[in-house]
Amino acid sequence: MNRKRILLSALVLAVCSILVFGCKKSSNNVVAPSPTVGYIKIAEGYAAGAATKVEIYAVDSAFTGYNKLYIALFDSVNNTFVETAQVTLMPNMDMMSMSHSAPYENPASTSAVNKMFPCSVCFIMPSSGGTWTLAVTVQNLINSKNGVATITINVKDPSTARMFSFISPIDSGKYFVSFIPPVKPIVGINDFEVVVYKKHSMMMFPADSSLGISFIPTMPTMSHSSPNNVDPVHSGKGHYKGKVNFTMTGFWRLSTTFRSSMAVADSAHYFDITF
Ligand SMILES: [Cu+2]
Repeated sequence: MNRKRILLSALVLAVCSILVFGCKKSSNNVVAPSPTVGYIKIAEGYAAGAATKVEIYAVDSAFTGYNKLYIALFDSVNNTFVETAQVTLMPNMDMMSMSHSAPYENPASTSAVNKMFPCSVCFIMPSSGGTWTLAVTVQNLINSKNGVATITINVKDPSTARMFSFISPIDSGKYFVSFIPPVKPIVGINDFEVVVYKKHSMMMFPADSSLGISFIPTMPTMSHSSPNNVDPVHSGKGHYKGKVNFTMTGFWRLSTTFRSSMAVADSAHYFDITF
């Protein structure tokens, strides 16, 4: 009887300590949200030589225009994030009779930002015209191995155009202009950002900083504009940043004019935004 009591007390003590220990552990180890929360995985592949899995994330599925991408690398042995790596991109579209590349921005650093490598590709046409692949070269600085993952990306035209191209009558150059809409448009002053690339060859589309940009926002269905807009100026790597004043919600059209040393290079295009 006494022996049973001692055993029972020991058992109760053990259960209690497990409960307390368990409680303590869960309250101390607050699980951080996964860095991929809020993004969708648009494609994945495997950089064999680097023993690294490559996953490509974005806030939306891939579309014709400037796509901000986030590359997550995983060590294929222990499945942990690889946060130190040299990552370089090479987009390619196979159109049967020919192939071409697209403008892109490699990750700026060999250190991941919140476990992922931010970069971008400006897909200049949808996958209906051919097959897009993104070659992601990984120099894994943790295991010192190199490899390439060649990943197929499905690119669709967005419901509202986010990119246009024009051929400048001044230098006969072909320019690709992408709109980076404000993440959350508001009534009032918003950032207005476009990115400009100039085609040098089928494989080279460097950033362009040579243009002067002006624009007029209007509400086409209401025949009015807005005051206090700021024309975008070049801020680096082909990105031009200005301000647009949306004085009310609804359908806005941003009509753009591009100048090359004062002469008009294009004034036929616009970007639409509805919020
Ligand atoms: Cu193409």
